[in-house]
Amino acid sequence: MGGLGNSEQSHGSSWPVSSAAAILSIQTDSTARSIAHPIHLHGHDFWVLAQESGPWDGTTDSFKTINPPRRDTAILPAQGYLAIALRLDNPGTWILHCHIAWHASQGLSLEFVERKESISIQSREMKIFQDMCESWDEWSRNATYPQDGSGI
Ligand SMILES: [Cu+2]
Repeated sequence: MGGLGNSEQSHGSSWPVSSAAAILSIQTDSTARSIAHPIHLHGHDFWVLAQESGPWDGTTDSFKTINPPRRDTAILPAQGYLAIALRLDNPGTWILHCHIAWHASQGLSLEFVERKESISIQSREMKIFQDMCESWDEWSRNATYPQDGSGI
């Protein structure tokens, strides 16, 4: 979409979400502290379908389906909900998390495997992963400050 910014991608009047898509609705617990959370998704951009205060009613009535904003981070309103849609077009293991690091460490994160059948890891790549983990373990044993969070 030449000439359009991230927030201006046009899909005309058609619904941009195909059958190969997931729609996630994230709702804050009504007993939770009243703060907003910047929710970030790895591996994808997503469409922001709804971003509202209050509880989600379980319907799509509040969803903006015509030219919704496209982001990789969006605010989950305090005491509210965020509904997003994403195309399942990038096989891998991805994480959706609050971008406030200690919130992610406290559990406001979700990891998922997308299209597992399309993922193939060769032995050379496994060796790269193993070497990286071994390097991390060695470095972190002697780190001045121990990692106390998720590392996101
Ligand atoms: Cu947060």
